Amino acid sequence: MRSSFASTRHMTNVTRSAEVMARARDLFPGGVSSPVRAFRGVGGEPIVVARGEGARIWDVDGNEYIDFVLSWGPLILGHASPIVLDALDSAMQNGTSFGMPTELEVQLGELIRQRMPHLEMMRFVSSGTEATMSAIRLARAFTGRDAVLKFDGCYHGHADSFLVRAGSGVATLGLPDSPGVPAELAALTLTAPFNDLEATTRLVRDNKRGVAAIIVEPIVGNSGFIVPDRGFLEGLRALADSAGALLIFDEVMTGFRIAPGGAKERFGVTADLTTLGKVIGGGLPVAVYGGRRDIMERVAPSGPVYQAGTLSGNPLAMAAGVATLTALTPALHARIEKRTSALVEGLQKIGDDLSVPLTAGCAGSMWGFFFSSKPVRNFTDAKASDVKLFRRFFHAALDRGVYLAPSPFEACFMSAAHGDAEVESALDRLLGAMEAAVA
Ligand code: KE4
Repeated sequence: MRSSFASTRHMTNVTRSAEVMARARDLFPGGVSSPVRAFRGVGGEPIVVARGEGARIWDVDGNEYIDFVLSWGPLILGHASPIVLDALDSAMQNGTSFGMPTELEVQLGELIRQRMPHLEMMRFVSSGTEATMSAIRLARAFTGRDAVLKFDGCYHGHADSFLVRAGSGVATLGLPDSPGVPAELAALTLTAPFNDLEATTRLVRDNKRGVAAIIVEPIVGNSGFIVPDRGFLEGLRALADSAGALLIFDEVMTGFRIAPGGAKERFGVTADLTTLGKVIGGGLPVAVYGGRRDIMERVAPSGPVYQAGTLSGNPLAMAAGVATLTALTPALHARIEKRTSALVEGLQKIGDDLSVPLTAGCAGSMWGFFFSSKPVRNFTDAKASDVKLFRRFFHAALDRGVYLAPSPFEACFMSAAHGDAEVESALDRLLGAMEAAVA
């Protein structure tokens, strides 16, 4: 069975990308504004994007790609969604920022709470890092404890306490843990293997000074795509309760992707605090932390836990978020989920038919795969997958016009703009890429 997609290199040239990157490297560390964009996890030169529309992006040399990164998750309606652009157009006419309360913040907050009632109260910030950093500070204040527990390979942004055996770009770059984080602070971050309730329980029980919070990606997207074992999240809930710790679901990536109501809807487990980002901004900088009212009321100015932000609740970002969540009905969510499953089943079949050890999975509109013959249950398993084959496959896919996450330790996404035609075309191109990668 051979791919019907022309096997000639899809990209006739990437000259302009190379030119722009040469200038960028003179200006920015690694030539990028965020490390994972530098292709260090896959080698070669990053492509420089010129524009996006729906499920596609075009680089500065005019090469077209079906995009499964979608700005690392936010673009659930696709690139340059007319719904989002119209909302931004109207909001812009009234001004771009006020540093004052606006009704748009209330509208987005109400939409979020309608879908996730366990966010009884919340606070908008401008990045996922701000959301998780603030949630941890709040948990430490609420419990009067300093230690926090995270999981190997999970990534919660770049605040000091999280740069301990983290995933995403930290894992991609093989950084042990980032320099610059004081040892005394890093010592307050306990790390356990994902899906290992016994080790987690031991760590919590052995920490005599108590743990302020257990923070987890309910489905991991930053070690690659890894789902929790049955009962794991329920076990964390019970452990947190018995230890007097708060349970924090970092849903910056999973929120509004793994189910319309996030992890609570998918797994039936309620966290004390939840962080969201990406989708709720529709591509503009928005994140939020929220949860139990008795905890959130400790946040300034109603309480003493300080946290602030000049552009928090920015009206343009709020407008994009309101437009995105309003469009993201359960019916649309189900349609995207169905196509995500079709794509992942097709990719698994390609691996099986070519006898390539591959395990692919999805949840809602989030998906991923490892070149591994056994299920990947934690970061150690993920690191043991065939990363070299991943690199060859990534570039073979890129050459055929499919843009996957440029690291084996990331997840991929789908949007409302990825129709049956995009899924079919992507699978045809990925077949050719797999044949080339294993040749
Ligand atoms: P930001 O500070 O990048 O907005 O969010 C941090 C964050 C927090 N929690 C989770 C579960 C996340 O996935 C992220 C950020 N995700 C990465 C991709 N794995 C963003 C891409 C990047 O670092 O450039």
